[in-house]
Amino acid sequence: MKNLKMPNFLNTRLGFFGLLTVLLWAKNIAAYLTEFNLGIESPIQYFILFINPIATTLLLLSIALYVRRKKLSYTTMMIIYLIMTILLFANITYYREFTDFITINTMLGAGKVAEGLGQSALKLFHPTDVFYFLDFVLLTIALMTKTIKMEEKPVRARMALAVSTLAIMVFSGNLFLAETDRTGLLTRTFSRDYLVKYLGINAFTAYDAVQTYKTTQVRAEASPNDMKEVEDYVKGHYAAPNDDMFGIAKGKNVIYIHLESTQQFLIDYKLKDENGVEHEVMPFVNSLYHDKSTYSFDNFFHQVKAGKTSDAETLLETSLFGLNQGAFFTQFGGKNTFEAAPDILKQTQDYTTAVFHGNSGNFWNRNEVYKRFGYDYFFDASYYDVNEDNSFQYGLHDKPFFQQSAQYLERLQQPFYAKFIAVSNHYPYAEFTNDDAGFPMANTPDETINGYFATANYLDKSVEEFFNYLKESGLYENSVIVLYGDHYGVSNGRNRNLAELVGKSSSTWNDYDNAQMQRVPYMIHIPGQENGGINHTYGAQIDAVPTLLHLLGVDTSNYIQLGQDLFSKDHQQMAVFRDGSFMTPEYTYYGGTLYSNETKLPITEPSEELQAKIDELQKEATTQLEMSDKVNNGDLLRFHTNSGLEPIDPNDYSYKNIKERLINLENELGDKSTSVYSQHNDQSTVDMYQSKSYQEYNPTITEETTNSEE
Ligand code: GP9
Ligand code: MN
Repeated sequence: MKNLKMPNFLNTRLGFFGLLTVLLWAKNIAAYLTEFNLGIESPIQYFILFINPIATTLLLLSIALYVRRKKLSYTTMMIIYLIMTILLFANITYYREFTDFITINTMLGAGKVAEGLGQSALKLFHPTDVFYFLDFVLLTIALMTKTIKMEEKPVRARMALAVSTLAIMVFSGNLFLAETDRTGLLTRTFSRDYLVKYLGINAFTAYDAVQTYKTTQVRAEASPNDMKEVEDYVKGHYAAPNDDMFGIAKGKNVIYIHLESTQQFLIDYKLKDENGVEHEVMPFVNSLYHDKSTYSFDNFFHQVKAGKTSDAETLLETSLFGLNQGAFFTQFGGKNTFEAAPDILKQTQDYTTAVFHGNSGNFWNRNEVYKRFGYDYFFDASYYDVNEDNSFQYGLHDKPFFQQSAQYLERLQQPFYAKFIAVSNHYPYAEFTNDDAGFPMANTPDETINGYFATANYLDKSVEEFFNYLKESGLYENSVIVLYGDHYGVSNGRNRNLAELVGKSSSTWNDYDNAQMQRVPYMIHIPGQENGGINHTYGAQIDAVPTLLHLLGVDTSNYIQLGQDLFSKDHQQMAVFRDGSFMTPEYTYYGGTLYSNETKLPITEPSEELQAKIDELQKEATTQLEMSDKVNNGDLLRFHTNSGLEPIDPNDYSYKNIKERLINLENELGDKSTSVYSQHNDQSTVDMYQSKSYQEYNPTITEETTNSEE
């Protein structure tokens, strides 16, 4: 090596620093292109990906530039270089097995991961991995043999500072671009993929370290005494089940259908097209809504903020709130102890529990959270045939999603609790460009609103097809089907443009109207029941768990649930919003203003009596939220040892090879197997599933459009 002539700049400290920066950047890019699947969708995302390793690499390596002594400076630089390489490589190997990135918590429990991997760990290494470390070895030799000479003269402090500042500026630029492309990246923290995709591995790890530190602090301070306080509140707030309703669905399967971004105003809504012809947006869901076997609610509110879908899941399955900032799933969901509905049903009624969702499993950290909710199985995107034509940025479209789910659903042992998370009716409500196009667009200045009705209509059809399958396969009769809207589809900022479409005027639109728009559908369909109907009681997502569990005949008095059974005679009619606003049959308190529901006007000078009443309601709202935050932030349920539930060990759960495992179970159970597949004499029911495009359902429209195009 001695005879090798290195370019002169490599013999300077800055030159060597430059070389290491470029090499690390190249390794990151290589990993992005060959190892990680980050779902890059646009040129701008490619650009962000391309630049995102630069800032943190510059910043960290620049530490060595402040060290004046020659050997120490070079050693520092090489050590930082090695650490960053190891971090990258560790993520690569981890990703090969788990399709996810390493969190600080994973690092702390690394022993467990390695144990779990056992023999297969070796398989995670590829021969080409040598290249990730070869440069380090060669550079070390080059330095030791003086092939690359170490520069005696230290880098001037001003220069070092300039490099660090440059790094920070690049990072700000990177962050700005990232936020522009994905609003709420840091506040909503959708998934680890997103952070890596937009900010790189180093920044992700740093972010995760800060979050982990924060949560560890709060958890360390929490004590069993805090649990006692919550327990007392929950006992006092408990609403006993209604005798007429308790257990009416005992032993039935539960099928949850998550209606993405569906607001109550879409129920019975008809959209006028440009010729004044009315088109019913959700005819099938409407038919369920009015069905005598459905217990429908028209004053049911969502309670989420930034955590949106995931916080709705938290509310609907744990009867606790999500967070006021960020998403509960990503911040605490992977760590906390829960008393979630699937787990309760599994442990007390022997239910099989499963989630179906056509997006990648680590979105919203679901892979981790579901284990702690007690979900036996999670069919994420990897279980579906997802391609460019049948999917969009949030995953598989609803029609193929429900259809492809049948092959797994038919294998579940009954009774089961299965949740289906639809997604097509998701912002930005883009117009279909295939045969599913055809439902009219609304005509407002806001594209988002215009597309909302067509995607909702698509969702409606998907649900109808799924119901048809449930009936054909025989599952229907033996199931309770719950449909719920997770949150608004049209945000408050857009509501003025929606005003005319809902029979209001945009000029008088105010926060009172915004508050009313937070209603979402909640329907419990119980085939065989005849005394359903539209219930006007005021309630919210937090009430779903006790309501459902009581219908299934489960006593909830031992669990920590903040909601109340909607059918209970003690049910307090109130919906608390995540920001402390609230809604009752008489009053709307929203955006800091109190309104009378009767006059729809602000109450500016409340009587003393009314003020006292409002103060009380406000106190109730804040207490509910405080109790929830206490439990969630402090992970208090770990202290709740008298629930009767066995603690969950997430390591007992795996979401791999589910179908094989279900088939093995069927075989093991033999005659005792209760899956639909077994009930059909080991014949699959997937052929019973019928799915068609909008154009196929509306052939005349197709003709008209083709004619008019000619
Ligand atoms: C994606 C989905 C969307 O998996 O559930 O979440 P959202 O953006 O509605 O919170
Ligand atoms: Mn959602």
